[in-house]
Amino acid sequence: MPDFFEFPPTRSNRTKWALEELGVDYTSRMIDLMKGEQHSQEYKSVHPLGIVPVYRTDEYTMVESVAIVLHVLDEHPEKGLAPAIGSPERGQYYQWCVFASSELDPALSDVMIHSMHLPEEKRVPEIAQRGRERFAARGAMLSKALDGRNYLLGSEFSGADIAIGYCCNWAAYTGLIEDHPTLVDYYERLQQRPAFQKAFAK
Ligand SMILES: N[C@@H](CCC(=O)N[C@@H](CS)C(=O)NCC(=O)O)C(=O)O
Repeated sequence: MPDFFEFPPTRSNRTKWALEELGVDYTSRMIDLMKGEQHSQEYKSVHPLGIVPVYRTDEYTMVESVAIVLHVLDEHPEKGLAPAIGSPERGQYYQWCVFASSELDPALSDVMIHSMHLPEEKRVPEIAQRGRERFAARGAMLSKALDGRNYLLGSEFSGADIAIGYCCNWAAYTGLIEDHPTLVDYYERLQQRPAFQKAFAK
């Protein structure tokens, strides 16, 4: 059975949601980031950067939450959560998955770290503000893409909604989603999914 190194509700939840959608059995290995377990030599031998998630099977070990989502969905084509390779939909699917980790995650992280997590004296308000502005522009772009459709690729839920949906959860936590009513509706829809509820259960 694969090992899944996680610490809810961090980016490991993005991967966990995909595993729950697929119904894959895995052994949860909690790495308590609050206690600093990510810095142990033992965990650094699993992920040299000391971050979660890591997904380890008998055949391979993978890091990067979005990359793991893409890969595990491809391992289960029968679930229909990833469009066919080479199709126009696959292009859109890659686009939104990469957009999640390269455009949305950094903006959200800057806001969270510099307005919520760091002790006040260590926060840099300009970094938080820049993150807010970057999220606002990207949220507007996403809202336009979702206008008139239930999911990013149209009427069918896909892995792109997992990658981006995790950012919606993060945007809700940081209070950034409220300025984007289309994203609020979309996130409501995603939260109805049993796999989302399992992944994000307290
Ligand atoms: N790009 C990576 C980022 C992973 C990452 O930064 N994880 C954070 C939690 S969201 C972490 O483990 N941080 C531990 C630390 O900074 O000590 C991914 O998407 O998997």
